[in-house]
Amino acid sequence: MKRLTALLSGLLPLGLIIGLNGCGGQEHPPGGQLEEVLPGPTKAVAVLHPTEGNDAYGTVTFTETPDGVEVVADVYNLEPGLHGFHIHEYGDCSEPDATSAGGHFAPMNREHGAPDDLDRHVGDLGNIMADSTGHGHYEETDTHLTMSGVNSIIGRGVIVHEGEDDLTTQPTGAAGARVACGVVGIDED
Ligand SMILES: [Cu+2]
Ligand SMILES: [Zn+2]
Repeated sequence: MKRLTALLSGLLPLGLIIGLNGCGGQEHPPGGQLEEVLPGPTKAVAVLHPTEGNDAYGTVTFTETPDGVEVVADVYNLEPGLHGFHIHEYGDCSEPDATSAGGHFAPMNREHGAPDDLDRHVGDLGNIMADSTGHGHYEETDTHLTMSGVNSIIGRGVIVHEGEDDLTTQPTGAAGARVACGVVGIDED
């Protein structure tokens, strides 16, 4: 306990110095203003790799536009048909089935929904449609995703599912197993 007290008293002046120098004695601007001053990245990319026992792979790009974030995905080696397509909470594809990516990215604790629902997880991008060759192309501008702030997708996971997202079932859309996983990283503008 003596040691802890000594440690704390040693740290105290340091904290005081940081506190005084931090903002030149001025108030911090509110979060929103700070985000305006320090803009986030304008382009991001996720490279999707197949999970164990699957062959699906692809690339997703995210580009900041005046209307929202434009999402363009090309995924290959899918079964023809609809596949749930989401941003998940963690940028962790380390588990063979990609469950390490966690649930849908939902910082506001809303319900699972369709991309055009007001009440939806931030990560709810709906479905990607694969053609008869197994190629799925997705191209939408999304108003929920952002590149900075609490809804920022940077460092989050991107998952393509085996089945269709029914856009209704809570909290996953019942889209089944994860066939491809990637991590959203900052890309060159
Ligand atoms: Cu998902
Ligand atoms: Zn969801």
